[in-house]
Amino acid sequence: MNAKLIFSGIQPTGDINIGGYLGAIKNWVKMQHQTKSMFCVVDMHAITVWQDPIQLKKNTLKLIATYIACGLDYKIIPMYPQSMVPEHTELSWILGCLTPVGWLNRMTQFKSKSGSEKDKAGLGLYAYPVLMAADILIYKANIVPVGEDQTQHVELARDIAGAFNRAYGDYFPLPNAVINKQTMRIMSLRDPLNKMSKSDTSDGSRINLTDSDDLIAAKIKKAVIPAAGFGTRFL
Ligand code: ATP
Ligand code: LTN
Repeated sequence: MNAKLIFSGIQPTGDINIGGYLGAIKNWVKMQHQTKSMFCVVDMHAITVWQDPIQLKKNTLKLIATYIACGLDYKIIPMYPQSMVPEHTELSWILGCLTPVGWLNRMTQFKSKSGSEKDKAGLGLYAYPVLMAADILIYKANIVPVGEDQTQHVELARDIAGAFNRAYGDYFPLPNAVINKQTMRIMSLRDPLNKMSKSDTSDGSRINLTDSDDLIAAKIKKAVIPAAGFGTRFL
């Protein structure tokens, strides 16, 4: 039986907002002293859509600073950029050789991020969930605290681990997503049908952790109010 290990990561695609904080980081901080944990800044995932190289480097360092500012204990928790550990991408290739294309075709994040012209999307964006499976499995992590939008990817990581185990013998533990039901999907202030996201072009759609009180009040005053009955979908 494997010991418990928590693994999760965030893309350095911009400043953290209350979506990423309440959906992910707050849970990490709560769990860090109960179970062995490690948290990554997944810069290789970030480049699945275009990033300015200088900004990417700054965002990567800033995200590690944000992890610490939010309460992750740097004395006990490994926090590092994904690109510093080449084994993530090496395992991703091996797992990709075992992953049926049909499984990837079901991924809703690829459908939304690739937009209307699917044939022009990069292979990296399509293979993104295989790299995520490698991130988790390389450490034999079995607990993956994420927001609701990432549960499909964690389930795929579980399926990929199962496919590997069937092919080569029992090697990887099957990972489980851990979500906080109350905060698993914080919605955009401008479009209540979509989740708040740090790469949304409208800064008014989100509340960043570094926003002033006045700016937060102004953003909330301008927020689009969801139609009556909205929200029952997630109960
Ligand atoms: P991007 O806009 O670059 O796709 P993002 O803002 O959607 O980024 P991620 O880096 O993809 O954020 O997610 C970091 C973690 O925070 C993930 O576990 C994700 O599920 C969670 N998360 C992100 N946004 C939200 C949200 N609005 N509500 C709840 N959890 C969220
Ligand atoms: N795909 C996730 C980020 C991510 C991740 C991971 C999360 C990459 N690798 C491994 C948990 C475990 C996202 O877009 N938020």
